[in-house]
Amino acid sequence: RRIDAELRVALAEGQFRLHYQPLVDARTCEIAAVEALLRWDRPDGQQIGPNVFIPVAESTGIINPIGLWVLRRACEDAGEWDNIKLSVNLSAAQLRNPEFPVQLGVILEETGFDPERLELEVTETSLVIDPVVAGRSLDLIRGFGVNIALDDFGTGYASIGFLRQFRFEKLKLDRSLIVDSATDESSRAMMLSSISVARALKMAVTAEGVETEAQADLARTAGCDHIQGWLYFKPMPADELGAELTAQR
Ligand code: G
Ligand code: G
Ligand code: NA
Ligand code: MN
Repeated sequence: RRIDAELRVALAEGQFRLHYQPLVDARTCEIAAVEALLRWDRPDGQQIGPNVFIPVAESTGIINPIGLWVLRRACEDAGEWDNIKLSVNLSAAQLRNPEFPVQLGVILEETGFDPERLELEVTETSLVIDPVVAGRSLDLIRGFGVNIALDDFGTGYASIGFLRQFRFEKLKLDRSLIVDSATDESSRAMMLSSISVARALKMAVTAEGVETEAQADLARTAGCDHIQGWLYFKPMPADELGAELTAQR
């Protein structure tokens, strides 16, 4: 398909960029981590969001080399940012790729990035396709000292069995759960019970997509460790993030 050919050219010709969105400590509001988010600037000036091109890249398999590019670039950039953790999204195809853990190991070695500062975000849907293979990949990845976060919790199955089975180091509560919790009693109940299960399983919790002080207060009071959202920071280029970190010191 045409967009697949364009993605190959984009990777070869350096049309991809990374933005970084900070996660702040819920108590101090200082930047504790950043999530790398992929951007594609086409030569015609058009910007296409990852929501559009990642599913295509997944279906053709080109997500594998693109995902490796993302990891390498993010580890290079974040190597300059002391004490800040780095989160990178992992797609289902990458999780299923038996070569991925070895390729990750090579990138960690070549960039010298501390694996303990790296976290990979996976979704429930990417695990259900083939839980055995995915589980094996996660074990190998953890062998490097890399943490695993479960992303977008509350949009899919929101399965407690999954949390117990895969023992993620972090749970990321989806924006929809946070937004609805402000007005809807059942959403709030789900958010609170998710946090309490996460606590019991020794998982850290991040509230995603926080846009208002009321949502931030709710997340803080409910016991979230980190808050991510436009209220604090939008995704930004690496140099802007570097300036934010310098200003924070
Ligand atoms: O940054 P934005 O909100 O537009 O991202 C939209 C979606 O694309 C989100 O679900 C996000 O997780 C996903 N995404 C962004 N960057 C990457 C990436 O590098 N790899 C993968 N697999 N998904 C990404
Ligand atoms: O699926 P994932 O959680 O990785 O998606 C992250 C996406 O959410 C990014 O594309 C980012 O741009 C977007 N995002 C981050 N913070 C906010 C926010 O406060 N509000 C909204 N609407 N989107 C956000
Ligand atoms: Na994510
Ligand atoms: Mn998410």
